Amino acid sequence: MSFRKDFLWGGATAANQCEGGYNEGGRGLANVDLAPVGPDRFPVITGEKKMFHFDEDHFYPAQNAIDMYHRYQEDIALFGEMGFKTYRLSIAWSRIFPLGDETEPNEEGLKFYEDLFKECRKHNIEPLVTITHFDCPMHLVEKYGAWRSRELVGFYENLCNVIFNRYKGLVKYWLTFNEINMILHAPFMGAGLYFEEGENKEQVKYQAAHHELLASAIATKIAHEVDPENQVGCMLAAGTNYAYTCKPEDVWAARKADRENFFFIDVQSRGEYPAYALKELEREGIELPIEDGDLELLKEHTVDFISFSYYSSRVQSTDPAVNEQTAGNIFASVKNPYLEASEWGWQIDPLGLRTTMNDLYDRYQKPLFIVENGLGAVDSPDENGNVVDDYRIEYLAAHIKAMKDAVELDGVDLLGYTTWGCIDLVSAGTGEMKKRYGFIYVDRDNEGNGTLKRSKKKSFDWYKKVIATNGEDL
Ligand code: P53
Repeated sequence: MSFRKDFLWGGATAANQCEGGYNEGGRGLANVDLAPVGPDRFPVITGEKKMFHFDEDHFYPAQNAIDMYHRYQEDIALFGEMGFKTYRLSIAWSRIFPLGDETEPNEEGLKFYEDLFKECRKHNIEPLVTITHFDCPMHLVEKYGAWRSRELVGFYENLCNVIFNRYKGLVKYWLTFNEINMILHAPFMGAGLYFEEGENKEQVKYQAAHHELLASAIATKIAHEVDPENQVGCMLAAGTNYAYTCKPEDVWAARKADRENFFFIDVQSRGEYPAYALKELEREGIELPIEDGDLELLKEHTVDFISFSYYSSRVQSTDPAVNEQTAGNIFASVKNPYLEASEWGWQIDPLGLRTTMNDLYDRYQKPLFIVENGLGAVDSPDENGNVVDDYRIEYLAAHIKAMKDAVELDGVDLLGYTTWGCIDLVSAGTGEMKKRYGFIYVDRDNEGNGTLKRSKKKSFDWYKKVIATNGEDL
């Protein structure tokens, strides 16, 4: 026996990548709605290009996505058929507070998620809810500059108060911020941040990070007060950094790159800003906007578990001659000559998952939860319309095997595993539909054409068997 009896097998999605219905049910506009497909996506999500309104020259895939807003019953029934124990989804902030700074929530938005959670329960699926998965109401972006402003902490607190009370008894697993370290790599997508000319970007990012960390601690506090059953996790875009060689400078570079990410989790899990970060920020002239009482809040309200996404390991080198980069990834990394890569250049490294799990467990000594993992690939239905995705099965089987080793051989405490994009959805990095992760195929293309019909891929029955045998039969 390796995985716990109550191991939470399942899949994961995010509101803006699957719901659509961007202007329905009283929903307000959000930053994530405004990221187009195509060459302008990268400058928009990194905050370099301001795009605060839709224009005719671009296609915005989040507007309708895979229309889960209208089809969630069918989709959750399919998850139930696969035997999901959990379904990770996110709440669209602007469905609950369309502008973000209102005092009264939008009942239609609240009701939508209540119905959705009840639908999960009907299929014995435990919802795992990300409070913010890259989304921020545009009104908060335009009026306050999003997370650079401390006022966002209060608006987020309102959101948490409302949802924790409303969904008490329906939801008990919560994640505060999806991939909180994404603020450093894609600041507009990650935290609604864009930059004015001449602005000190690092100052803005770390200022916003302090506000998010504070908001996360406050959320944890409220969650525990409202219902002691609530379990709150942080969420890291993980993936251990390897040194390209054993040259001490390369090793140090890898350590530094890891710390850039650990920084967030160190605060959320250990309750303190780590010494290395305080020193570095001081050297760089960056000031954290810490006010009276902040440090106590961070210290007292640490998370119950550590969740993370894992797609790949990363490599660091200090040798300018070693400059071949991995393609198509927001996280720049040197290419690892020992690894194969996906069609989007993401390197495939199952053992890296075991290493990452051990790194996190050694450091935090709290239960882990893998909330994203998977292979983005082009799926071509055959003449009968079937997708035979053996490559996906192979990827997932190898990663589940590695995670099993971490549990069985290394003693890591793991709560569950949710694969990313269990139903095909819009890619966060590229905006494409073509980059598919699902067990369920959705008929829709990059330009938004298609019937939106759902169909099972080969991996559907495979994953069903994995869950039924608690990971024994891969
Ligand atoms: P896509 C980059 C690196 C690591 C995780 O990504 C990332 C990204 C963004 O590209 O994001 C997470 O869709 C994120 C999901 C996202 C998923 O990884 O670019 O939490 O929203 O869809 C996969 O292939």
